[in-house]
Amino acid sequence: MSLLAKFDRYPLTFGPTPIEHLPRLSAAIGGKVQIYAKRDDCNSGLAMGGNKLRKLEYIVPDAIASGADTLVSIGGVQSNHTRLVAATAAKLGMKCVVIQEKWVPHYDAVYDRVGNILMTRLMGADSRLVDAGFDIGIRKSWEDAIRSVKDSGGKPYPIPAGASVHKFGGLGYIGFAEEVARQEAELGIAFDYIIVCVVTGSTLAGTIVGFAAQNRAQRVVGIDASGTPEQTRAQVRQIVDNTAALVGLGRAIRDDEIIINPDYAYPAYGVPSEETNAAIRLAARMEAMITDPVYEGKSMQGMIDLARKGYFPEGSRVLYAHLGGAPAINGYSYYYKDAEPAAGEHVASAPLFP
Ligand code: 5PA
Repeated sequence: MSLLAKFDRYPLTFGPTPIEHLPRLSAAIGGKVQIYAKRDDCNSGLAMGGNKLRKLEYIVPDAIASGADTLVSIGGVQSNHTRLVAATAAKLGMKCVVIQEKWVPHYDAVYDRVGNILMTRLMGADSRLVDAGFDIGIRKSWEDAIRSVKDSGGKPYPIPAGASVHKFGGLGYIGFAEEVARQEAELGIAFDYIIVCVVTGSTLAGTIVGFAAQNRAQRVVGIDASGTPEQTRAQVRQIVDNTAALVGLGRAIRDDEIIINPDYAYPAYGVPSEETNAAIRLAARMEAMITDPVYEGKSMQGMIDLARKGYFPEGSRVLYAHLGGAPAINGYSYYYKDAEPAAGEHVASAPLFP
């Protein structure tokens, strides 16, 4: 029985997301493990979708029941989360206020005009730029925004960064874990590892609780993209505990069931390293799968590096959770203006200049 049976869900997604085998990427990184992707980046028709919609499906019933007329949330300038809160508000016919803080020390002439923030504005959200640095915790700017909605006679519904420390924030990714188990039965295969990018924590926390119910949470490998792994780990721990209690998991999650690898977040949140960009190019050139420099490029880099280092035993099937985020690449165009291949990228393809 599903751990989620007793919770209301407001559909924002198409339904179960496809699992795709990535044979060219698998071969390009050595061929010893088989890589698959679960395409949560293609999960909805709402503003290009992504992981936040799975979480919001379990939050919207509470927002509606509260009688709120305005969703209020927070993220960085190129936040995927605020884009999808804006999308949800538009779909529900609610208003939306989003705080966009200067979380990323990245300078591109159009950073605050393209990609996520462009769509956020298009969907009618009141997007407020605030000059404060990266922090996944509760922010004064967000509390001020909630108050400003009240002051102008509205009824706000607060959604914290990444919908993570919301009481229902961990539920959506329990659904992901249950969906994977059903798809494994249909496909007649089992995945040995699941790779999940982590920043504000509820995606990984929900995934851990969901796989803990299948006794394989230790095979969920979180790849930190926050650059503040201690704070992220503490937040994941808290969400895991709250969510496990909420769904009645019936046991505590052990510390060794929470795996967060901090090695790939450098040089900073929102700033890709050369290795991140090489991973983004490799996934794009091998599989036409687009990952972004803030989140999925870093978990892609981590997965590739761990595979090359032999972290996954030979013959393993590795499931990469693709959580969305591609719109942000528009804010990083300068990195990719030259099409130079990184070393080793063209292993399986024809010469560029025959
Ligand atoms: C984000 C988050 P969590 O925040 O649940 O740990 O998820 C990490 C993550 N992949 C992974 C993508 C594409 C994401 O957008 N994004 C945040 C945002 O504001 O967009 C919450 C930080």
